[in-house]
Amino acid sequence: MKKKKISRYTVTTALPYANGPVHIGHLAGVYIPADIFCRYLRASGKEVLFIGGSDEHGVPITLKARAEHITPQDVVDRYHYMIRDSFEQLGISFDIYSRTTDPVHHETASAFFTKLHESGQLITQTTQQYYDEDAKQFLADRYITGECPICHNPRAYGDQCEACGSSLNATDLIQPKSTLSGNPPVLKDTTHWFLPLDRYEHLLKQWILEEHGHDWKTNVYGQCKSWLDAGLHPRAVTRDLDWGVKVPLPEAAGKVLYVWFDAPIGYISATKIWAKEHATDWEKWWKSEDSSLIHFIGKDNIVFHCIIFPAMLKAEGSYILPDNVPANEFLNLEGDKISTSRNWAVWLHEYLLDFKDRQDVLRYTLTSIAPETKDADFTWADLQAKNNNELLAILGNFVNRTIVLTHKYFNGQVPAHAPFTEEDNTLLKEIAEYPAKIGYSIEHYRFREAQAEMMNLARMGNKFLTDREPWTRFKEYPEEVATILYLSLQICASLSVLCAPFLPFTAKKLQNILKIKEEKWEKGGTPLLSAGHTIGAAEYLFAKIEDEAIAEQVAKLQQCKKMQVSQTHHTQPSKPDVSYEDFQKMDLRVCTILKAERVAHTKKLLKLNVDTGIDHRDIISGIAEYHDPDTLTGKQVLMLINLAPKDIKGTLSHGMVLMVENENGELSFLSPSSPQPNGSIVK
Ligand code: B3M
Ligand code: ZN
Repeated sequence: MKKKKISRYTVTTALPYANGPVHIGHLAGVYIPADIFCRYLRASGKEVLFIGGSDEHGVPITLKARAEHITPQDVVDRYHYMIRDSFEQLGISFDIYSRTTDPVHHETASAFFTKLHESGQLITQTTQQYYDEDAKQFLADRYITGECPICHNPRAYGDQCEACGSSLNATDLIQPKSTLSGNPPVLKDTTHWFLPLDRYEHLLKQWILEEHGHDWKTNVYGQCKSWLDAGLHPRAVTRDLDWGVKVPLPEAAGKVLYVWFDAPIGYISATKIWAKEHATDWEKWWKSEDSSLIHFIGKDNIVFHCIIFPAMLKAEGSYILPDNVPANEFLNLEGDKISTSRNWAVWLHEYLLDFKDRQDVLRYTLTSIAPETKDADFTWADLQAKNNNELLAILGNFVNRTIVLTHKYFNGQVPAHAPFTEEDNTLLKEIAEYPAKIGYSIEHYRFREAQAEMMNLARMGNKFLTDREPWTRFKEYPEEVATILYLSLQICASLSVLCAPFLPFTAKKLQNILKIKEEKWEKGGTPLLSAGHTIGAAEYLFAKIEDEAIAEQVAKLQQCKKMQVSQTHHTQPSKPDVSYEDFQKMDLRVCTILKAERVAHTKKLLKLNVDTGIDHRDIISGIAEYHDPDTLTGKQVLMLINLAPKDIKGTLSHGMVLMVENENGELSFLSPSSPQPNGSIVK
């Protein structure tokens, strides 16, 4: 394939859902590689637009809002700013970090849909979908629970069962229930708009399989190929939901664009917002053949970016397709899959608080283990080792030795070198090769390799100093020492250019120490300091990370593990231990309910008259929502009879009926497995 002429780069990063903070998995997979790529391109003098933003639509956000009794807008406001700020603090150099609730986005996504609709690129299909007659709305899969047909877990969701991992259709569930009303939903006809992907199958096959077999990553290419081989089918681009971009058609009341339809259009609307702020044109970034569109994503988003979004762009007709989609695999944490719901993650905002001014340590560690070709594992011990044994021991140590020696022997001035020996010239030649070497790896999305090359330059500097031992030679051969330090200082300066995409904070520090300004990438291979230039005082680039700091983080994770074990069983973590004496203070008995009636003007309360075997007494119990009083007479239950009496709604309630509460808050009685005399002791 002939190489295309590239005048500018449009670089996008997956828009994180604004229903939780960002964690190290997101960073290693998407944001850090994209940032390295963009910083490198800018340093190389290329025109780049680096786009990010929050994905603020979709069902999970509405579920979170319901659970917290707040609006979806409240949810996304909370996380959008948090995510945006933490990215900024980590030095992710977005030109714009936008959001999909922005009115410009709604207009853009809406107009995109209209264009497809009006040009006949969409089809409609009527299907049956579950509907909640009380809540008067169609139910997204996540709003339906029921028994899993495969493993019989009673709490499977309409899209998947978390107990056995099967993906399900809502209609597969046994005894489905709406989570809105708790009632069984009914099937009802609903019409949706579909993008007929099959119409683009040929084009996509040609484009991906024939044109990109050689330059896309094998993991990306492989996923695309298996989708294409299986054959493409129409995909719904609308949903019955009230949170999202409204479908701009009169007959589509109560429907919004499917979140995966509007989210990638978010890249385009972000470009429009940025262009407006900079009084410039947005279209060239998306519509000029000499623009190179690159999507940085995680592997779970491959089909959306390589098949569905390109089909949308083609259907619209005026857009370019991505040149590359360098998707990464997943990052695990201490041997386990990262999980937001189980809180098994290292959260960026927490890292930034716990490790102040150590952004580059995280960036470096995550790049060095980036899951580029297969899943990778982050451990805290590794972060400590990377900091102490690499950043500090190699890069920091080399720079520090060079600066200290320059002050000691040459008063902080770059010395004039003696005529170069052959060995010196070889060294200079090697330095000169680094920008191209590192650049090549970056351009091929091999960021681990690129960063390792950069560290090799620091290693080379360290070895050079160690081999040449300027400290033993100064008295006898000051001119030779001048050359050694001249060359070491040039390596420091080169490093300040070449480490910048990976370690932007360190690069800045190093430039301050050397008193030089930011330089273009190619300059990173040439001497940047002239003799006589005065450098600043020595300053440590990295500080040691002590065992305690790591132990603290590991302990924090272990705490999560304990919580997780209980959560997977839908139980609370256990309370502190009590003594047997404490337990014995409770007088637990078998009792029989003699009479049950509702307490007037309350929804939840029943007044029970019970036979405790000792006396007949009244008890007020909050079970009216779950139990009809007429069904309770004669029922044997377990009771705590020595709970201190209390006046509740005018009745002296003495004791408590023991109930089991499930995760939906429903209460059921505990009864002896065979009838027992009233007053029998429970122990
Ligand atoms: N928010 C999914 C994700 O975070 C989604 C990406 C959208 S990119 C247009 O995995
Ligand atoms: Zn199951």
